[in-house]
Amino acid sequence: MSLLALTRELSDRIVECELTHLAREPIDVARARAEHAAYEAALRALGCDVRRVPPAPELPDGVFVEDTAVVLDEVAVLCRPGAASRRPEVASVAAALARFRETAAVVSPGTLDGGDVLRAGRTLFVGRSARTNDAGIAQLRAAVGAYGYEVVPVDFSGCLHLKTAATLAAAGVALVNPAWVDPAALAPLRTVAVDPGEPMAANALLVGDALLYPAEFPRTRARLEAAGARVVTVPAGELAKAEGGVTCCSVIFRVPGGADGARG
Ligand code: CIR
Repeated sequence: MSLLALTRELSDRIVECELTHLAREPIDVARARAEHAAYEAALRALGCDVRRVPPAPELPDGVFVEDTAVVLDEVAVLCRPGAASRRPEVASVAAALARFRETAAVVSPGTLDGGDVLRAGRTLFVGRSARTNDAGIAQLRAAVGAYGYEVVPVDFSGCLHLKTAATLAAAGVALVNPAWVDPAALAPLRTVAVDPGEPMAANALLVGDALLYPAEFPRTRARLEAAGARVVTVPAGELAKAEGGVTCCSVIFRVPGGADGARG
């Protein structure tokens, strides 16, 4: 088994991205692109085969591919993003995924953003958010239930996606901002809290046994390392102005024998 990571080139139009909880700040596109390149390099260094889906220069948020699909070993669920501007992002990711997985799709009136889906083993914690509604959650449950996955809705507040508030930091352990999500809602996961001075620090990307993590949150990083995590940092401050974190910029899934392990 190896890991394949889908990414997409950053669009110049990222300056027109959707924003929900942040005020618009100028984004240095060259710097954001450099961060994205460093991110892809870090994924490669962690053993991922990084494949870019076709560029979509007309789609401001297209770099945040995580929101377009939830990929499990058995099935890929194509999302219907809550922001209408983001729905055209899905087709190109769907085409890439069809080589590797059976697919199911969330349809109207359902909405689901991949950023709201936190997978821990066979449990999918799904944030109810401005982007993900109950119909979308029900459709996700219908698509994955047959494979033994339990879908657990989670309420949260104060940020865009559930995974802005909580991500998996290690098997059985979530990194959380308890001001935004009640750690008890993620039971039986144990939790590590972000440093209170770093509210945006709960978004980490577990790749194998390493934690890809923004360089901007040293105090939370120290907490993670004290808890035993192997942290690999990448600069992510410019992409953060678009309300994106490290999970957002890839869709990672297991492939037998690498990218050539496509379905027959
Ligand atoms: C949006 O608002 O949709 C984008 N500007 C940011 C999406 C970040 N994605 C994620 O957290 N999974």
